[in-house]
Amino acid sequence: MTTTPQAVRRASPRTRRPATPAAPDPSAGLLPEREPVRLLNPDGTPLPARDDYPEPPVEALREMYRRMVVGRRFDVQATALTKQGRLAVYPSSRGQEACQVGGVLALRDTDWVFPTYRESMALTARGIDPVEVLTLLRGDWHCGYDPAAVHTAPQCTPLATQCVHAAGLAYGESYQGRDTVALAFIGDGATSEGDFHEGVNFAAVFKAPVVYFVQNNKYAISVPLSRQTAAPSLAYKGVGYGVPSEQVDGNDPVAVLAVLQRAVAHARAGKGPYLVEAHTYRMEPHTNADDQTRYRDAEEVEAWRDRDPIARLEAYLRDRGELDDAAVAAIAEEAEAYAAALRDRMNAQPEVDPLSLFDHVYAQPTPQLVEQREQVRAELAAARDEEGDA
Ligand SMILES: Cc1ncc(C[n+]2csc(CCOP(=O)(O)OP(=O)(O)O)c2C)c(N)n1
Ligand SMILES: [Mg+2]
Repeated sequence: MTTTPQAVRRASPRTRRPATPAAPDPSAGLLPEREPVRLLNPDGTPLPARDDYPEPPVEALREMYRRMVVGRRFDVQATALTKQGRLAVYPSSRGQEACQVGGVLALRDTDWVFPTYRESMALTARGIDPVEVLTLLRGDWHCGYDPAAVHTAPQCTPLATQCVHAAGLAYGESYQGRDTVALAFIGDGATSEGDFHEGVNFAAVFKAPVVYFVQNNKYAISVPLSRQTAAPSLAYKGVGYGVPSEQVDGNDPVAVLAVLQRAVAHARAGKGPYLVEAHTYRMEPHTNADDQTRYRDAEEVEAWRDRDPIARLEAYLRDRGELDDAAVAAIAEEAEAYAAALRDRMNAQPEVDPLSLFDHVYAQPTPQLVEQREQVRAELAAARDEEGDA
C-alpha cells in the first residue's frame, strides 16, 4: 500500500498547525437574555436573587409603589377629564406603571428624560405639576412645563424623534464633562422608525450616555407586534449597532428598576448607550378616541390583569413586612387628594392667547410663520368685531 503525501501531512504531528485561539465573540456583552429578566413572580413571590441584577433597596421599592399608585389614580383622572371635555385627548399608560415610574426612579434629578405622548404618568411621577403636564393634551400650548428647569424634554408626538434629541443632548453633556444620563422612552411600533435607528447609531458611535427604554406594550394603535417586526425581540435591535441590550418583564417593578439601574450606571460610567426592552401591556385603548374592540379580544386584556404591576409589588412588600394596611390606606388617600386637586384645577378655564402659539417656535420666525400669525390675528379681530356688532 502506498502512502499519499497528503496522508503523511495529516498524520504527522510535527506538521499539524497549532489550534488558533478562538477570536473573541464580538457580540459578547451585547446580547439580551433569552427570556426577559424577572425577579418577582406574577403573584409577588420572589425568584432567586441575582448578582448581575441586585435588588434595589427596599426604600426605593416602597417609593416606587407609592408613585405607581398615585400614577394610576392620575391616569384614571386624566381619562375622566377627556369625557368631561376638559382634555382634548389622553393616551393612558394603565398597566405600564412599573415602566413609567421605574424609568424616572432610575435617574437623578439632573438627568434628562425624553418622553412620548404616552409618558404623562412618568412626568407626574418625576414631580412635574400635573396641570403643566396636561397642557399639551388640553391643546393649550406645545408644552406646559419649562424643560430646562425639570430636565425633561417636551413630550414628542412625532414617533421616535426624541431618540435623536436624546442622543444629541447626552453627547453634548458628556462633551462638556458632565456625567448626565438621558433616558428616551419609546414604544414598540416606533422602533420601526428611522429616527430610532439614527439615534441609537449616533449614540453608539459617539458613546453618548443614553438609555433607550422600549416599552413593548404589544400594539402600535391597532397594529400588533407580529405585524411590526420579525426580530426575535426588540432588544436585538440595539445589538446590530453595538449597543448592549436587555429585555425585562415590564410588569415586574423590581426587575424593571434593577435592569434600568444597571443600564443607567453603564451610560454614566462613559461606556455609551444601553437599550432595554420592557415586555408590558397597554390595558386601555390607544387613546380615549380609539375603539380597541376592532383589533383585540377582551379575553386578551383580561389575561394581563393577573400580571398587574401594582398588585405584584404590593404583595411582595406586604410579605416582607415592608407595607401594611395603614400604609396602603394612606397612599390611597394621598392618590385621591392628588386626583381631586387636579380635577379642581383642570375645571378652571385657562386664560390662553391663541397668538402665543407662534412664539418660541423658531428664534427667528420664518416668513410663513409671520404670515400665518397675521392671518390668525386678523381672524380673531374680525370675530371680536362681529361679536361687538351683535
Ligand atoms: C412619524 C409618525 N408617524 C405616525 C404617527 C401616528 N401614530 C401615533 S401613535 C402611533 C403608534 C405608536 O405605537 P408605539 O410606538 O408602539 O407606542 P404606543 O402608542 O403603543 O405607546 C402612530 C402610528 C405619528 N405620531 N408619528
Ligand atoms: Mg406600543
